[in-house]
Amino acid sequence: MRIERVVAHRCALPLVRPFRTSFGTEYTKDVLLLEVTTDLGVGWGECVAAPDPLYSHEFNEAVLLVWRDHLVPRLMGRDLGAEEVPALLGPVRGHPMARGALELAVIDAQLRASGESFASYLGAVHARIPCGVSTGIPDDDSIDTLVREVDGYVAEGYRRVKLKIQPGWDLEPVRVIRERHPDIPLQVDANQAYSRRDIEHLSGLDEFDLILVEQPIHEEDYLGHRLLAERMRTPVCLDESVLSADNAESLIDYGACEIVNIKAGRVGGYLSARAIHDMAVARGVPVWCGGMVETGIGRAANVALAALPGFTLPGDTSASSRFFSLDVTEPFVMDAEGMMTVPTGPGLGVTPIPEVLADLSVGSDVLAQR
Ligand code: OSB
Ligand code: MG
Repeated sequence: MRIERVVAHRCALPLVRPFRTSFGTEYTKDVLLLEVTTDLGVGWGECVAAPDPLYSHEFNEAVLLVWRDHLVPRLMGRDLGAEEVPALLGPVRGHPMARGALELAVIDAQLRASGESFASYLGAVHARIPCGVSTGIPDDDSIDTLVREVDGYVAEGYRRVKLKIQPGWDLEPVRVIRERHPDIPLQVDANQAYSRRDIEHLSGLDEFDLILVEQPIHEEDYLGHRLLAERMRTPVCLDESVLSADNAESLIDYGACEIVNIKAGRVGGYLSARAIHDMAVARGVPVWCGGMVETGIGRAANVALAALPGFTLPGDTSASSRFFSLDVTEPFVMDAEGMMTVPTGPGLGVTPIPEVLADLSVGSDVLAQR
């Protein structure tokens, strides 16, 4: 397969409600979709970076530059298979979200040409996956607002609810949601908002029967997470700290990580994500599929990943409607049982709808052309 042209589409999707975390609030989803044209046909990828470097160091303008000057040139002008992409991009340090999106587009092009689905390619074993939902911190800091939002998700059929927490917004909102929904599988995510000094405070979450607490402390503080894991009954799950299969294995063996949130973008792509899954399965460590407010392109890929056998906990794999009234692809829908069907068509199985893409696009950049 030869890559002939690479185009980045800058899109802006209005969110159905603001999404607030301990590191910031998003009012729109400003996303880079990557279109790779090869001699076999087109493939699509989605980059999970945001406009600002608040979740991780990556951000959209830097991704465009890294694609154009450092990653895409390594793939142009040669005959390649998708499995060669990680090695070809390997000499470039860092920038996992940029490389992951490029790898996805190349895999998609190859699979669309061969007729195989992305789920089958990854080794998926399920035709449907359970849907979890991530709720932000309400803009008005009101527990009533959170209650209305969570009640709505539970009524829709979501199988698991994740609450974002931060200092000053933790035990009380979690207590209220747990009392209203005694049986709903519930977990919390702090996006690094706490420190080692908060271990006793965080242990107060133990009484709420949570599935896990996600990334409570700074991503580089492995000892802090280990001390917390020793103190807390609730399992400690890592998101931002997990960057590769070797690093995930280190975190697990060190005792800092009892459950892994696998996000392909954060770990450099779906092949790396699958390697983390395989390592975790071998160790008996549960994994689940994280989300980054993906459009239908990234959502299709996540849903396929979440259908691998080791994904034993519901992921942040919500319906498109959780975030968007209009998605770039046909929307992903949750059924009445809180499940979602894994796409079976060639490649990702969905493609941007040209008129919608044109509507949502705020510009595009030709990164390479032969
Ligand atoms: O930490 O899991 C996170 C969204 C953007 C950035 C970071 C995170 C999130 C989520 C997932 O919580 C939201 C979703 O895609 O469902
Ligand atoms: Mg997280």
